[in-house]
Amino acid sequence: MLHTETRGRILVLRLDRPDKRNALSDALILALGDALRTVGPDVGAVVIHGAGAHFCAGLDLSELRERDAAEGLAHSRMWHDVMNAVEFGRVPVIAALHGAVVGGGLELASACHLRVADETAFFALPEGSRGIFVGGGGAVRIARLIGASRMLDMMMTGRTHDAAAAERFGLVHYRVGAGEALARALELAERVADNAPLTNYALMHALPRIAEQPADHGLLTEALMSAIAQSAPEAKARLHAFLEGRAAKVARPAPGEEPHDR
Ligand code: 1HE
Repeated sequence: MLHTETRGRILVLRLDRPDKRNALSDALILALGDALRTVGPDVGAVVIHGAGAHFCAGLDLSELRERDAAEGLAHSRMWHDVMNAVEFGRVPVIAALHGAVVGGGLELASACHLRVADETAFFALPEGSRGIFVGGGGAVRIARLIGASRMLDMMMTGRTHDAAAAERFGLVHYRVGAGEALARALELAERVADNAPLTNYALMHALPRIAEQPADHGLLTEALMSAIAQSAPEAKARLHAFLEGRAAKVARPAPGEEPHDR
């Protein structure tokens, strides 16, 4: 159901119900939450991907039974807890996307810190046509990523977007050839795991909150976070390494890079 594998410093989580297109049953969602809350100290980044031809078909509709309002509220809040464990855990989480990334699958992808999609990926929010609403944090996270207006169109009209469109409007950070999303996500995960832990912490925990603060509060939070990050021994060691010519310089993008692969 959830396959976990550690590759060096990277924890790889695979949604592993290909017969059901990796639909998110309660058991699978809870397993995902457990895996993320218990990330070990040697893990520097997490990659999430899906088995078979699709990343994830969203909520397991076979479990959607008659719920009263209180049960529906509790179910959505359970998803929120898990999605918060993805977004606000200890290490960055990278989604490797292919095939269907729909409904709750898109909510899960939107809780991750980086999204890599291959050419086969397509994105939809079929909740509208099922007579329901998003409940896994999508109204906040997907709307924040692509705008409430575009999200409304997807839900109201059932519009599906391909990987090129998703890249164009910033839903995914990287677009790669078919079958290459996992490899690229792992490569990115290695780079991310090389960052100072406090930098990753600031990016995961401070940056999204600063973005929601009034500018004046945000600037103060930024200054506090910046002062804390600078004071870490790791930051000092990295600055010395640069000043002594021992650290990599910033480089121009390589000229041979695929045009769509930025
Ligand atoms: C499922 C689910 C599912 C497939 N729950 N069983 N999500 C949706 O509305 C999307 C529904 N799924 C689809 O539109 C398609 O299945 C896919 C485009 C994802 C894939 O198509 P395909 O042709 O590869 O597979 P399939 O033949 O449709 O499905 C294979 C099996 O998976 C089939 O079961 P089988 O027993 O007949 O083999 C399907 O019933 C099963 N399956 N998707 C349960 N989602 C926190 S709120 C979040 C709210 C939502 O996410 S709502 C959106 C739900």
